[in-house]
Amino acid sequence: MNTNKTYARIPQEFGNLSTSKIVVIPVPYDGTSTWQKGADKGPQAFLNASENMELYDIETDSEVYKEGVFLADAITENTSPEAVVEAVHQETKKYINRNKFVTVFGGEHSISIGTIRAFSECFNDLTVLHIDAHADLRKEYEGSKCNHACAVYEANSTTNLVQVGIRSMDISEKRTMNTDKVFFAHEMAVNEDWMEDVIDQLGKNVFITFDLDALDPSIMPSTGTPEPGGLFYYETLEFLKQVFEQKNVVGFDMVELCPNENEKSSDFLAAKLFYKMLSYKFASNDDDYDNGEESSLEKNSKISKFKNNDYEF
Ligand SMILES: [Mn+2]
Repeated sequence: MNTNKTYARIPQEFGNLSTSKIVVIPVPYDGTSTWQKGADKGPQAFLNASENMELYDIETDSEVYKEGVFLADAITENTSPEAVVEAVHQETKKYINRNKFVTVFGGEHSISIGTIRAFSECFNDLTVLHIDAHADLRKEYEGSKCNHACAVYEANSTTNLVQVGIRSMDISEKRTMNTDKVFFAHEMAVNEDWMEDVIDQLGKNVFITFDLDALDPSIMPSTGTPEPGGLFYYETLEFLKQVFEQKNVVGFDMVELCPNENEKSSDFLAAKLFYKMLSYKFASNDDDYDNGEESSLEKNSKISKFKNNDYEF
């Protein structure tokens, strides 16, 4: 996949690992989805759409790709859900330990078990902000703990899990769920303060796991399980912008794009949303990042911890 290409066809000088602040790891995996298959095609559709984006972000007046975006090799492990989770865990951790802002594009949601495990090992007091139509709190599903329906079961006990946009779940998940930290879609629809209320539940270090089916199917039809009553584009952007401004977002993943040959707007939405999140992350700081070469990072740091819009060495 795209071995000779850069993310979004950015010039090679902005796509080298050593000088890039951002890493994108594609995970084309769809072993456990239960309805429409095709999330394994998500990363390629996302990358194709990204190549057709204009890279100046009007709202933030920035060109975030100039921070450097390294497109990692896709994780092609697919022998079992457990092996995929472990591969994602190790790859994610590898780049976090190189002081990169790590992002992962799936694939179905089970891959997030691996990304979240890596982030919770590397960052203190991690909050996982889970944006999704589904609660994903099953301990086990169809014989595996690494099923997409279990995506945040582990995070629920290892991190401060905050769930937003939820509108579909099994009654058994109520037992696991911390209702103070769950924002159901039907309640958000009548609570004009929901963004503030969510942000009040977040700690300082936040990892975002963004399941695209959180969005309304009218704007994001290309997903495996489109649920009515989802988030719209501008409210999503406003919310994310506030999170990036007020919290130290340490990384994110985006999952469940299930591309449709005849419907490209979902691919493009995913590409733009992803780029927006990078723009929010890097535009708000005064660029006091250390933009040093990797060798100096390695000398000074064994473990990566991001502070507010800054790296700590
Ligand atoms: Mn979902």
